[in-house]
Amino acid sequence: MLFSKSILFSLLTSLVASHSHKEPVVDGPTLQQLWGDDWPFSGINTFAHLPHTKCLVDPSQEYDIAIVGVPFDTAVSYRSGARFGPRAIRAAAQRQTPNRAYSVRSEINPYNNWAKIMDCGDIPVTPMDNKLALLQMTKGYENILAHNTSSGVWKAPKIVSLGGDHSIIYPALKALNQIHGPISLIHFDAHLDTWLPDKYPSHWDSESGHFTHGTMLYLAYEDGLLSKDTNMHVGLRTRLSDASDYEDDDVQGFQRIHADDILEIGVDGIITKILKRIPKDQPVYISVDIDVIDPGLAPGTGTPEVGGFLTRELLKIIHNLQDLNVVGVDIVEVSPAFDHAEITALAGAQLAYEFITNMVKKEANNTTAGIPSIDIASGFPGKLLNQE
Ligand SMILES: [Mn+2]
Repeated sequence: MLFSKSILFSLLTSLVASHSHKEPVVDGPTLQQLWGDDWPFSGINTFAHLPHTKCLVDPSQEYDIAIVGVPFDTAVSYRSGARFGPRAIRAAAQRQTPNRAYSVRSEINPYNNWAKIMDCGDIPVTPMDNKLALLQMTKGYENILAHNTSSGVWKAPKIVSLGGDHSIIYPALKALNQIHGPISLIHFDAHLDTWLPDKYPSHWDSESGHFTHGTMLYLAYEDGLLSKDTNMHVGLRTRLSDASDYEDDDVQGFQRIHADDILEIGVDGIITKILKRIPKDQPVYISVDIDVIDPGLAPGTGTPEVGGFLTRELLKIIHNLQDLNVVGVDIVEVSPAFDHAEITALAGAQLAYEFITNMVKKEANNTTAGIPSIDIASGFPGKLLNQE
């Protein structure tokens, strides 16, 4: 006989126990302790292994920061493919785990601090009809922002969008404007994106064709979504239609920092210029078109332009914007079909981490909201440290 009676008995009782969802051993490890801790390479790809819910179908969910994918790429002028950006960035974010996310730069672990951070999944946007897509994205953002915050620290959740082509900023600004009023924009990009729709060379015109990833900032300006004269481009190096493109850009209230400027004034000079222009209490949106980084370090994008920033330089600039009143951010134009070894998606994932760290750090000393992130997808509660 292979099993003794007592071994068979204990096997049966443990089976019964598991069927009735009781802990198998008193004083032993909990199931959470046994199985709750994912490796970076195990588990479903939520951003940084953070908890996931389809926020759009469950208005009762509360969170302080919403990570939301917007897989839309049918408003581009060159290579499409950024609809696969959110899944690529989430995959590249797997090495970020909530129990090992301490930032040496900011001296906090943003995932185990006071803020509840939720991966809200994607806004399912049609690739067939851009007019409908714009409506879907606008409603999607409105709904994401309508959730209660967990902590009450902010009047509305902050959003971290994973694009998608750059046009997704327009519905995001529409939704944010309803809560915050006119918003200052810090726009990291090789391109202007304030182009008037008729600057695209075509005899054929249509209203829905005005909504593109190069004209959406003009549309936002026309709608009065942006604040006057406190907007910035950072990292420009694109060819223009002609010099009048910059005159149009001036009218829309943008100051321009070119990629070349980093050679003249350095990273610190760029930070100083941004902080000088953007009032501290003003609601700010920060948008990163991944093509602001040099294509050598971010090849996976739709409209690459040589001669851009190093990823390290961009991260340093972003880190120093932590005192601003940032109400939302995006990382757009990550297009994994053109990527190599996840270089671009990794940059996108790290940028999202830096933005989230800034948001949490800004309030870390001002809130008594405590540490609600105990229900993170991985990590032993016993391992959580107060790392403020
Ligand atoms: Mn862009």
